[in-house]
Amino acid sequence: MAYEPQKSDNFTFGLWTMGNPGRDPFGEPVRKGFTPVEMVQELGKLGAYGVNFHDNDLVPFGSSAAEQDRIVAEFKTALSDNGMTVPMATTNLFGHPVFKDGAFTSNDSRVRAFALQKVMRSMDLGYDLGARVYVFWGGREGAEVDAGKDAVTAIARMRDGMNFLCEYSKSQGYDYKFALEAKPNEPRGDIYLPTTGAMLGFIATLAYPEMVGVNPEVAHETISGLNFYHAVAQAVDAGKLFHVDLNGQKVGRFDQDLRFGQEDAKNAFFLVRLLESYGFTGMKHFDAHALRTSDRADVIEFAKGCMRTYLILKEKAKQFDADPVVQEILAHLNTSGDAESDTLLDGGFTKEKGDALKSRVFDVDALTAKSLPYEKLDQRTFEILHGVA
Ligand code: GCO
Ligand code: MN
Ligand code: MN
Repeated sequence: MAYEPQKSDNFTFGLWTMGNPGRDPFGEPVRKGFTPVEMVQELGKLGAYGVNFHDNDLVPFGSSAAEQDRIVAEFKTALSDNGMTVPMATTNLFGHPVFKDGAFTSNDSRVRAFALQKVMRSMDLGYDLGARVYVFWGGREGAEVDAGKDAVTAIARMRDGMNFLCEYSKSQGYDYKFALEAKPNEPRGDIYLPTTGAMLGFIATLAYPEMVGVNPEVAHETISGLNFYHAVAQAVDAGKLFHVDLNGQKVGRFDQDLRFGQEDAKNAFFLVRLLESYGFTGMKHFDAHALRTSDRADVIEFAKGCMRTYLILKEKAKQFDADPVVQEILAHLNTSGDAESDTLLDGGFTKEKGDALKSRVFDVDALTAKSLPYEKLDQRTFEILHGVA
């Protein structure tokens, strides 16, 4: 059947996504969330590749070693019975009250040390279950009152934490890749390193930058009104797109975590086209949850919808690239220029080229007069996306 997810699509969900019982800051849970084992069963049937988890999604905070062993054994059985894997793991460094003023960036060295201990243990658990990507989302690494925390110190503490954990990973012989996930706010008033671009700048300052990349999320750039497609493009250019969190979000709202493609289908389309055309081989992780109005049957529809939308947009990207009208416009837009300019620009600066360029005479009016039929192109894009073309 068309748009049926395959293992090769690398679609994953977090245990916290379908596990979400529909609680929000204003109201109690409205449904029974899917348990880890139920999620593995349901998603296995739907054709997903795997599930990801925070340590405490699987093993509740404060569990004994014996309880952890029992839970992990049951979970491993469910994974193998349902042909599912765990490609990514992460740590909950935001839920417990001890992290109310940050984990790696807490002013209290005991809290920072406890956070590192929690991550090391969680890395062990994730690795044992097969995870090779480890995500860091610092939900509480921020502030409402800048008077209370020095932001330069906070970034330095974040760096110390990441360097420590890179060393830990190496010392254990783990081949983890770390993926840093930026978010501008929520739950903190402001979260440090708020964008994917900020994370990329930070990574360059780490002791082992080659181990560390990013996990951009649709909702996180979109909350601030930024263009997510551009954010991912920068990560691709840097060779740092290790993982991606797909969902839907309206600009300027609270963190909605909507079904992938629910809002701004055009941006989702250019995102999918980017991932496909640049051969992204990582996990496409749906970090979303069903609406609070959904019952359990509708949660399944939500999960199916995320994957189906991706596959529809993938097909639309093929149609777009093969479309004769699009091709003609793109050829017009991209094939201008002349041999003299190409020679000057290719291969970078030389003294001779610099001299030649400085004395060159340009016909600026002719350059300005070139037509740019973006109206036509964007309308054609709209029609392709809406099944009219
Ligand atoms: C959010 C974040 C989280 C992270 C998760 C994995 O806005 O709550 O997106 O869902 O992705 O903690 O690190
Ligand atoms: Mn999010
Ligand atoms: Mn996320």
